[in-house]
Amino acid sequence: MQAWPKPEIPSLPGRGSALRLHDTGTGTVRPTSPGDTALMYVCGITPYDATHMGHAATYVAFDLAYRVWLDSGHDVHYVQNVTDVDDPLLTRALETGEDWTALAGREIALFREDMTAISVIPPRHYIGAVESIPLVLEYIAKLQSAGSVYEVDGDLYFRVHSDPSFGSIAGLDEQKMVEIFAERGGDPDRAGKENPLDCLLWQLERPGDPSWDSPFGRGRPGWHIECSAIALDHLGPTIDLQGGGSDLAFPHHEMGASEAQVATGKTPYARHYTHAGMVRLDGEKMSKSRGNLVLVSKLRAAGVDPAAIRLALLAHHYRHDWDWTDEDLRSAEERLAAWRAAVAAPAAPGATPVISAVRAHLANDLDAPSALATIDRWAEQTRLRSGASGADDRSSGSGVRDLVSALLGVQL
Ligand code: 5CA
Ligand code: ZN
Repeated sequence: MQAWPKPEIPSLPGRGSALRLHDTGTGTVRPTSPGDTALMYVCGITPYDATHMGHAATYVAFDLAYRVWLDSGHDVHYVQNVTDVDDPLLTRALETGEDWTALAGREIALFREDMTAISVIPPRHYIGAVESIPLVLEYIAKLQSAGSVYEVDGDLYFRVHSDPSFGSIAGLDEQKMVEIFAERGGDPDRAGKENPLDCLLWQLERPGDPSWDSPFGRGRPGWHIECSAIALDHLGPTIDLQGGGSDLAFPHHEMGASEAQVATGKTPYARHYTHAGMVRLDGEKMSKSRGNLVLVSKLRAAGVDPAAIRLALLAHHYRHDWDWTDEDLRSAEERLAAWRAAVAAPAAPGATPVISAVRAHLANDLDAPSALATIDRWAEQTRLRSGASGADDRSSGSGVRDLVSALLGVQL
């Protein structure tokens, strides 16, 4: 599947610090330790509605990790999926009478436009679930060889407890896992399952649903195996970072990791599991299923500068849950104007300390709010100096412009 165009990323003088990142499994902020190339997989959209602020915040968070790695001398191999066949997409298509492939195609195209507008670096491989079906079948066969698969009325299930480390990412007790599994697409109560938490790998064809031929009968893949198969195929058995919103920690990342670990015999599948907080609207998680959405595309159509949208997201630490309000956008627009005026000013304080401070903040678990505060102070000092003669560093405006573009992805 085609991704989207890459934004320009200026290179900065010197080199940034090594990235430290929160890991859900250990509950700590720990150093990342990639090789020359950092391997990152971030779960992509289920394309049945347009990109909202929650999606955008999550993709901008991992975009920061990408930028910090680049700035500290690593290349990044980034892979993202598109869940272009799954229950919510098929249900929406059925409700509206639209062909499910047309719905997915339209929403994927809009997502690409939104990601381009807010300067998110594209994945090197952008892979759909449908195009990955042969790959998924290969991984199901591997799990079968490992003795971790059984059948319920023709559907195939993965024995999650065949992975001894199952449960170690989200750290929930069994009862809580069952409860959340039921809320997030799982089927703990299905009769015939060996364990309520076992998850679907392959679902036999149902009337009206799309299906594909397979050695296990015509059907379609389960959700978690889609991401593990895509990640393992492109990135290998051990990746540096598995990312997504906090609603994916359980069951999706827990179950996907166990599938990967059983298929490859290598643990851990990811050195870091990192999760972005949930963006809410009026106290409720912003979600396509609830319909309480503020859409990137709507704001863009209303003439909002995408750089202001990105700044509004960066004003919140990626791990926090927060409520989107109009005030977020208004203050981002003000900040953008102040920064643009400052980089264009003839006399500004030197860029070097600003670059060091922003690098340090972002390397410390992507602390974007502190990075923004650093640039606010620089912009304010610049404003106070305007009118004074004798610029001490005429290049510092362009130095900060490059910094903001390279590390924060905001074009001034
Ligand atoms: N296709 C699956 C992942 S394989 C999926 O969860 N798709 S999604 O469209 O529902 O979400 C895409 C990404 O946005 C996920 O990482 C999800 O955790 C994140 N996300 C969804 N809603 C919010 C929200 N309100 N705030 C922050 N992130 C969110
Ligand atoms: Zn996923």
